[in-house]
Amino acid sequence: MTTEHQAGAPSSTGAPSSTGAPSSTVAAARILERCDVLATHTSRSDGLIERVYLSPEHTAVNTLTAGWMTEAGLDTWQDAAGNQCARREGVTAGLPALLLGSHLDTVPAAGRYDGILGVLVAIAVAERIGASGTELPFALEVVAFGDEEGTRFGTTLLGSRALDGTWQPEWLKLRDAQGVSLAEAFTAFGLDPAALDTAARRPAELLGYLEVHIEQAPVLFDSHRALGIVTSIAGAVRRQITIEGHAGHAGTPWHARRDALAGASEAILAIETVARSTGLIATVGHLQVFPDAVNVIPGRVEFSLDLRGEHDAQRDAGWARITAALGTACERRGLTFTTVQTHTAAAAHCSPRLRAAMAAGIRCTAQGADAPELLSMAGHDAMAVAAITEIGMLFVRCTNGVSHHPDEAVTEADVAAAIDALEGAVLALAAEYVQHA
Ligand code: HGY
Ligand code: MN
Ligand code: MN
Repeated sequence: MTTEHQAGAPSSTGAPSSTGAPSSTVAAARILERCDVLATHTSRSDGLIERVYLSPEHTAVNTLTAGWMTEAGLDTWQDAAGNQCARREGVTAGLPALLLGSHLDTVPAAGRYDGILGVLVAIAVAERIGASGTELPFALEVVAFGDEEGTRFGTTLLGSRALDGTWQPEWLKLRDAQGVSLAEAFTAFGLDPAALDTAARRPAELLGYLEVHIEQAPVLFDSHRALGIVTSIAGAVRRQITIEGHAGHAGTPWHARRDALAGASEAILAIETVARSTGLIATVGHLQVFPDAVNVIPGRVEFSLDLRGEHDAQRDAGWARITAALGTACERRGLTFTTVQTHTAAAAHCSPRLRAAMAAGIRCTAQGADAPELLSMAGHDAMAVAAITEIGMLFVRCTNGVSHHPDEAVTEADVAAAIDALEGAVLALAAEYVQHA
């Protein structure tokens, strides 16, 4: 299959493209090296990766990323929320910007490409377009968000929600596992919580947001394709569920027991049954037992629920059925339950215009016109940025679809294809912009 390359279009063959920039294969190799460097900035001493918002590790990777952004010929700044930002002006100064980016924070025991790959591909594309001497009809910005995962404070997308202007002041009272408030963490990081609103961007400043991200599922891997176009990102809601029984002696006879852990176990399986039957994805990722002793009946269990669905109404209807299932499981056992919502993010739909641009970008790669379209059950910063501008996402195959795990892996060839595709998407948008100017 031959792939038409427009003049200035990226080349993924490994030879230097007509633009004079290093080939995307060379750029891909450098990105993988940079992923390895960023992976060394972890708070853990067991060799695993964990890098949370407003931490010393966050400072370190912002500094490194700012250096690479500068090398790429971009002007850099850190915004009031700790996001690392960069910009190159278009044909004239002050034009609205096309925003590229992803995030630099991680989950505990993470892989080294979730978020990070998208930031580094964006920098590489900005560098290649600059090196080609192409003057875009818009500014080009790159943003490395500081908190997509929510690992430290429990509610996610803090960096991108500062940028989209939907930051909630009460979030500053959130506390991490050490009892440090978000406001205190801001101050320790060198930021002023009172200045947070200056991170917010106005819709008129942006033309759109494009994010490259590993797929974090096996669809591309199983179908032997490198790249895919995201149609929409599932809406998520997170809740903290507490089941109360009565702690007691492990020798207590059956009729007298009110075992919160037995009730939670039945409830969690009921959650899975409801989610499977309603097209949702439910995850209980965290559970604590009290008093947590081998010879004491658990009196209280606290566990997290992460519930996702392609449509918010579908997800919320599923939650109503889960609530009923929790009640049934508890009633039979003389238990009670309470739930607190800790996070919610509406489903976000990628715009036809930016999906078409991503398809044009994929046509610049060996994959050509074969661009599968995928729903993302994983959440992304694009969900937040969708509040103020159109979003588009490009998925990159990851080995066996594994993510949020040290085995997370990508290939250099797929990263090169992602660079070519994102560059092609930006150039396609530039051509469209000029045509309709
Ligand atoms: O949870 C997610 O889907 C994302 O990785 N934060
Ligand atoms: Mn993630
Ligand atoms: Mn991510």
